[in-house]
Amino acid sequence: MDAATAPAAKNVSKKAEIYDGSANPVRAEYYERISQRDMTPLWEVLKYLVTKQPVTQCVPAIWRFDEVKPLVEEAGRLLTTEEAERRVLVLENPALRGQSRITNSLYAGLQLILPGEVAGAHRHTASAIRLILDGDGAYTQVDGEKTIMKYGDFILTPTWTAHDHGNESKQAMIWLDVLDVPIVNFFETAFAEHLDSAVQNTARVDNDSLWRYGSGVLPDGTDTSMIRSPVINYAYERVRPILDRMKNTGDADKHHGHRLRYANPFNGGWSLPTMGANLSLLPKGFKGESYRSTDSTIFACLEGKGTTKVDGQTIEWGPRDVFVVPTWKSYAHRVDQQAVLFSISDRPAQEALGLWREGN
Ligand code: GTQ
Repeated sequence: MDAATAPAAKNVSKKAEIYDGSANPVRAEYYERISQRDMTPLWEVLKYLVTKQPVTQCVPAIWRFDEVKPLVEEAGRLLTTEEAERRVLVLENPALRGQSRITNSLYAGLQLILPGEVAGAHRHTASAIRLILDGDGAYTQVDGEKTIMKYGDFILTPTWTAHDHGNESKQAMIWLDVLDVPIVNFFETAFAEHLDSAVQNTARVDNDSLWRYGSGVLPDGTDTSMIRSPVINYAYERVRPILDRMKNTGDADKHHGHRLRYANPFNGGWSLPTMGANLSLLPKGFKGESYRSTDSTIFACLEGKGTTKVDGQTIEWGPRDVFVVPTWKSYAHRVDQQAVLFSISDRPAQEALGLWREGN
């Protein structure tokens, strides 16, 4: 027996057990022989491969900011950004521990950067978003553009864009990172590299992309064929007033309240091809009707508080809390006072593949 066949041979007895060889020794013996040729009978596994409804290990979960903030801050006393490269506590779905993922397809973490620190420039095929949760005034630089980060800002680091972070303010800053790492790694397409200098040169003025591309005009000659948004920072101070305008002039959606989508201004599509984000105002007294969709969704509360009933369980959330609703589980939001919820999921990727569905 050579090395290549050894593990397969080991599996044979396991498979025979799974396929209940004792009940049917003729089939069990046949399964053993086909296994030696690296084959397996579809009729034994079909029901696990092609399910009637989405099957997930992912469970509803919440990370309460008040509880986790001191633990994130503690990391700031344990190691430097140089040691860590990125000082992040990964939010792991309780049913997916050890896999660095909050849903089956997305990674999330809380990143801390202290005054005076720099998180050096690198780039990778995974795309990232940041949602600023605590502190004011640290910066990120993405492909030659610097932006100062403020509460509620939604920031893009699209695939293969160079990025570094720094904190020239006097306050520690904490933000939510969401990356499509599990998707990139599913396709086994991960590349990454460090840049030569820790802090990249920024040729453009701060927040250039929002001004240049987010104002209803486009400079002549702009290549608008990009499948991701050119905007780096969707500043909360520019986006938040739009929710009030929606509230003042229209009805709340019965599931989502007054909700907007972070869009690619070139084509109205999602801001990234793999991850799509929304911002929702749930008006005072909102009682959302139940809703479900195939995109497991990460929520973060930016204002107010409320509850989300999911799968028979009630999640109580407040400012800066992060929680997750798994694929195809019905959920309903409720608030007494007005609240603002950010959400993000892999919906654009599912839509691109013709897989996305919603229901009640
Ligand atoms: O800020 O560049 O949470 O590269 C994970 C990987 C953050 C980042 C993460 C990263 C970053």
